[in-house]
Amino acid sequence: MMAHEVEGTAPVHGAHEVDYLRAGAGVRSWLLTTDHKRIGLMFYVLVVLMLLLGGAFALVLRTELLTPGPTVISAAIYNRMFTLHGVVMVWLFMIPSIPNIFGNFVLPIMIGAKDLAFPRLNLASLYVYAIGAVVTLAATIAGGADTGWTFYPPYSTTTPAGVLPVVIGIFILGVSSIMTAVNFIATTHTMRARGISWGRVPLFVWAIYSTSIIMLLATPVLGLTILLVGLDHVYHFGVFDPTLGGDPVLFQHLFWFYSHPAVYIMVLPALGVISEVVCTFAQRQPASYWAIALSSFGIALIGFAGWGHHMFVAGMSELDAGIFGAFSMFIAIFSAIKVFTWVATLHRGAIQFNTPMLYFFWFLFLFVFGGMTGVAVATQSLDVHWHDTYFVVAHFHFIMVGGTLTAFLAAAHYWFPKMFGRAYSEPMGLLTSFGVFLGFILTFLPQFLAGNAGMPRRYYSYPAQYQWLNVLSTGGAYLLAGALVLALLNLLIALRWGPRASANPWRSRSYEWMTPPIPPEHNFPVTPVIDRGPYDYHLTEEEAHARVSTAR
Ligand code: HEM
Ligand SMILES: [Cu+2]
Repeated sequence: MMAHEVEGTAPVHGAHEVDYLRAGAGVRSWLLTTDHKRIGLMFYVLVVLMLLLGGAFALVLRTELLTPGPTVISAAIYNRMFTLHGVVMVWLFMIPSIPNIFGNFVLPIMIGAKDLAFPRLNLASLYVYAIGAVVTLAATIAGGADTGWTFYPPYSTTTPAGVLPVVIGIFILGVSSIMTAVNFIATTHTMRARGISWGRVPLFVWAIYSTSIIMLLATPVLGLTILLVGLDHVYHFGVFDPTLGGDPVLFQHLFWFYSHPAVYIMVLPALGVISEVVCTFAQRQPASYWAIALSSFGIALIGFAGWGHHMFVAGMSELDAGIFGAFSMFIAIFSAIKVFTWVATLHRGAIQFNTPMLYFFWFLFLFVFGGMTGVAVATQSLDVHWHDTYFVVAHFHFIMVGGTLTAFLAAAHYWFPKMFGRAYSEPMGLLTSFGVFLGFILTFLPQFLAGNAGMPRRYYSYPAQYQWLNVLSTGGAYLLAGALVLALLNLLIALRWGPRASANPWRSRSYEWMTPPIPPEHNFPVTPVIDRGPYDYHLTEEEAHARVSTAR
């Protein structure tokens, strides 16, 4: 493209630089770091702890549901437990997971930057997240909100359980989300290295960028809405409480105006991970770069127009229901564009079969299945039957666990050599991946059947005719939990004993793999100039490397 081509292959690998893990020793060097990689790593620790915690709550719930009557906990504790499970999984695990760990770690490197645009804001978002987590958990355990993660009034404005402290915790978490989102947006706009035009931004970055826009626009609505619920509960403002002239349906509109887009906050980053994994393991450029990049935007924008599909039975006109249903279908079209593009990318690709790729296949199946059941529940005539049954529970777990969690695991394995400079055991990776898939199917497939047969969600006991489906589901939950713990152990063992990994073990062309096995503190000794795309698999690795220079 320009003169720098001649200057050639100046080492993007900073030969003498210390890697980011060793760049400073001692607790202070971690707690006060502004290095996006270290912050990403600290998020990793916290977020995985939250996953384990949320998972433990889930096992208590599933154990309780082994028998139709009381099994291990009381009905009141059951209500608190499913609230805790939902709150922890949604706000403490899902929403921060991929953006705050992998987005933080790889996004700056993927655009040739030394860090995020606002490194201190990044560190602050970690502390705000930690404070939000402590407040939310302490409040739920102490006062025990028992409303479910959706905080519907009038119950949430009248329950004896403490609601205000819990929603304050979630409000704080929202502030952290917004800080992160601002940072990612500013970084993507202003920090791209020379040569990384918008058409060369890696697809994962597009996904995190679109997610950040949703986070920025939707989170304030949630924060204010649930804060109003908390204030209604304590001070009886009467915004949502019907006995004081408030409107509970207004709450549902406000809540879902955030929470439907929020499902895309949870799933878009996953789609970004998958796009990277597909291109790398097929050693092929995406069948259509722009289809994948821009469909994220389509999802982000239309995502704001579908919220009413959660409220078909809350009182809405036939016309409204039709419109909300139709908008929901539009989102499915954008998701389908991605799915077809991935599959077309695989077609005639030279597929390497590693753990991240296996997770891609599970992802593909579960995401499509979950998405199609979304179209089904977005159809009013069907949803009147399925609403508030286990069918809905199965629908969203197919996407959130089957989609986002499998993509999270794909990312954890895919970027492991880059983050830690070591290789994990591939056979164990594949084995645990099978375990995750089988456990998942066994847990959630029966829930479609139970829901369709009329079993309501959020109940502590149920008629005996549903028991066999619940036994399958509980068995599956234990299998899933076991496989997840083993997958985690596999990575933890590799951290210490895994063989050293090379800088680019998957032979990817994406920019983050240009750095040394474990990147140094500021990623690149000199900001690189890049004269190729992140998916230029028609170039050999050497040619691709030669098109990156350090000329100014
Ligand atoms: C893409 C990722 C998706 C995620 C993460 C997701 C997540 C969720 C969640 C968490 C709920 C339950 C909320 C609650 O607790 O009440 C839900 C319900 C629902 N979803 Fe999805 N969903 C996704 C995709 C879709 C799609 C593509 C559609 C429509 C085309 C859809 C339509 C619905 C409908 C209509 C409901 C409400 C059903 C009812 O309550 O009766 N979803 N989804
Ligand atoms: Cu929705």
